[in-house]
Amino acid sequence: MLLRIDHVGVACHNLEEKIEFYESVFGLTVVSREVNEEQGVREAMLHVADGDQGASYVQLLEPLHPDTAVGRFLAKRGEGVHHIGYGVADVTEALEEIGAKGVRLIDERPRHGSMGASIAFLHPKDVGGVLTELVETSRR
Ligand code: MC0
Repeated sequence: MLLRIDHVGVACHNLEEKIEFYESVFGLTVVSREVNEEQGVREAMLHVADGDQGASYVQLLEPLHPDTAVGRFLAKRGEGVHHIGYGVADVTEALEEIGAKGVRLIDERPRHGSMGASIAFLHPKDVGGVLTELVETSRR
């Protein structure tokens, strides 16, 4: 069901500073920047690699306000890995299949994600403490 790691989401206080760090230390390049009001984030995707099933990225996330998913995460845990996004062929089908196995779905239906993707989150408490995102993308 999981085709690849689409992205690793990293929570940070200052997006511009963290972009500069990933560019200068790892030589990564920003391929997209977006503000996602629904998710409460300002984010940037940095391209890491291309594979048979599609590309992979580091996604840097800065909260728009303290009272958002990433804002609360930063207050509780500080900067670091926030979630893992896995590529799937069909996010609606994947949600049905995973939900039927008793895993709590944060999103019952796909939502709008970075670079036009359809995304849905699974509850970290049912995935061994890992906030898990399913990503269906047309950018293969
Ligand atoms: C919270 N918890 C996490 C966590 N965030 N565990 C692992 N990874 C995380 N990222 C844990 C807390 O430590 C706490 O456990 C429990 O979950 C409840 O947390 P809370 O402090 O009450 O926090 P809430 O209210 O934010 O709820 C957590 C939840 C929420 C995961 C349900 O953050 C959520 O719905 N996230 C999905 C949406 C999201 O994260 N959007 C931002 C990225 P204890 O044991 O202390 O009770 S948007 C994105 O990435 C898009 C743009 C894209 O990829 O395209």
